[in-house]
Amino acid sequence: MPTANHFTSIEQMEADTARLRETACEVCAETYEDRVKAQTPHCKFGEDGICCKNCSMGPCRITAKAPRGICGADAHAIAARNYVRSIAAGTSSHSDHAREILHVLKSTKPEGPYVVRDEQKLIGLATEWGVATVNRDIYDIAHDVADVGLLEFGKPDGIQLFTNRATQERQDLWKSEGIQPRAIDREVVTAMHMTHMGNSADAEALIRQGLRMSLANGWGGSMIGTEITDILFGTPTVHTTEGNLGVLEHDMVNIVVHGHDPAFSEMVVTAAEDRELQEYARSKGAKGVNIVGLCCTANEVAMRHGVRMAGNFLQQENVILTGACEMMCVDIQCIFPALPALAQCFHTKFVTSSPIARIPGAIHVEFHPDTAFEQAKTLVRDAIDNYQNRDQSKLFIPETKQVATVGYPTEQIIKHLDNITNSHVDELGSYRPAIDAIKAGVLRGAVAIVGCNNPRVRPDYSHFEIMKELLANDVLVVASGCSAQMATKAGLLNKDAKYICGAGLRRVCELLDIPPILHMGACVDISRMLLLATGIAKDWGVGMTEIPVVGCAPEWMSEKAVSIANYVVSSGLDVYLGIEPQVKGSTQMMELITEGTKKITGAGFIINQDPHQLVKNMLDGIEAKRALLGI
Ligand code: BF8
Ligand code: SF4
Repeated sequence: MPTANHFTSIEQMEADTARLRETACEVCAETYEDRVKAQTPHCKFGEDGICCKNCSMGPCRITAKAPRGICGADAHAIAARNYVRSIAAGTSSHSDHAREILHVLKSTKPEGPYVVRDEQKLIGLATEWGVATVNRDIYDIAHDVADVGLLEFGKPDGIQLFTNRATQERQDLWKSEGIQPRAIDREVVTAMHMTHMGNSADAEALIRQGLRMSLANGWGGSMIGTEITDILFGTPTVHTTEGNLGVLEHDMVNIVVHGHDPAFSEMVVTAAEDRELQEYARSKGAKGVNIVGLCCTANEVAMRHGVRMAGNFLQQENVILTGACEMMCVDIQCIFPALPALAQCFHTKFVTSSPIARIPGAIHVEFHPDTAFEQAKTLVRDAIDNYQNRDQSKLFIPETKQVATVGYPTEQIIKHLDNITNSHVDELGSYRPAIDAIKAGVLRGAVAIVGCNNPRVRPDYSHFEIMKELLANDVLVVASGCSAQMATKAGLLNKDAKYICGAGLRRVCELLDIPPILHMGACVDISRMLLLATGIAKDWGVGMTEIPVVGCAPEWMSEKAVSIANYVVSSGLDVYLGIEPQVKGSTQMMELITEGTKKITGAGFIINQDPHQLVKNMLDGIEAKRALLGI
């Protein structure tokens, strides 16, 4: 029987990193660990969220001696304004990503390079959005759907169309609480307006706008991004792949795709499959071209092509430090500005592709939908030409890697559930089998573990500990983003991970033939998790706050994560955080994000930096919900 020895320990991952840092030392390069040291201790005012520079009378910092800024704003106003600005940045990031994808949908044509891959999903969405489908060319439908999607950003009236998908109870609550999300851009602009000098100083009013804006992300931008990406590149299906630095190859041209927008990476992946280019690689002495992913781009291409994953957020420098990376192609978000300088210590070509993420020292190749495939082919050829420039004296590829089964969007989960309900045709397409397992106590509940890794704590450790403990306690885990990649690196997405589960969860994994942690995609795909929880609540016939399902972000760091955590809370699910939001300097804000939102949405944050305590909090929360349901 496989044991914990089959997993890759945090110590092993740390040993790999330590070895790669020796290379960094040899080439006189710094890494994030050096910069953490240089930045420690962090500014206390920033940590507590009580520094304001929203006007040039400041910056103002709140102390016992100076409890108000020059305009009179107190700690609560300042912390709330800073917090809402984080949600605005996070909402903008996911949503602007979605807007780009909609423009790609608008560029689709039968001859490519971008085509419609999931026609069924397109027709479904067109029908949902009132776009005519009968006797129409699929591309005319696609372009009209893109136009409706683009209007979600700036329409003068109405609320986000996807809010219709929520439970009736949520829709009613959002309306009665005045937090129904209007046009995405409007919610962000309103938030920036509210936080301008001389506007809102009321923390609760600001929090309410934060909730409303976050809903424009979860049930707007992110959900649009996910749906349109599926239409363009196919709804993900189950793939077996591998993850961690060991997926880099000694004898192949290694190209790393990093970022979030699959419009770019899809083209690079497709170009690398080109027979001529593979042949060209062989003519240069390599065995072929090896594409691997980093961060959320890795999740996207793993779920659709089985492309292997080199790692998560804090691994991005390690990939270059192997000395085996011929090219790193990045698009948007979570890309260290440190990378071009690091790449210059090696032969690695570092390529940016989006006007949204320009970094000094990078080779900038701006991607355009019409020429995307040709541009991708040129990049792959450049990477092949670069293979001969590898410096063998700097080469070290850790062997560590694990097999992972990925690709569980809601459609795939339903398919697995359908497989065991063959005898009950009336139950096909529902979450009833999963609900029955929860009711019977075979499963205690489910936790969505999401988000980044973060040097404020021991990187990846909290994810690992929390996942293992939840599995042992018969709690099914769904994961996305860098959390899913942590599970990949550890070996927890391997079907054999069932052996560390409690007896109930193990039985469910065997019956459904799934790993105990279901990989649901990138962070933008947390919208899939919203639909999963909504589907469970609807099929159960209860409200979102009642189901024993919660969210957890043990090591979050980005503003996107702040927006996500808020839309999950707005959707009625408690969120367990391992990193404190930067509002500690305001007692009112601490109360608002933990207890205050409960009065508005029925859910809030539970914060605990100790992963074992956080698991205990989660299990208590899940059991309390079960008790209220009488199960
Ligand atoms: O959007 S989990 S470090 S890669 S922010 Fe970034 Fe965090 Fe990773 Fe994807 Ni999400
Ligand atoms: Fe200071 Fe008020 Fe200006 Fe902020 S808005 S910097 S608290 S004067």
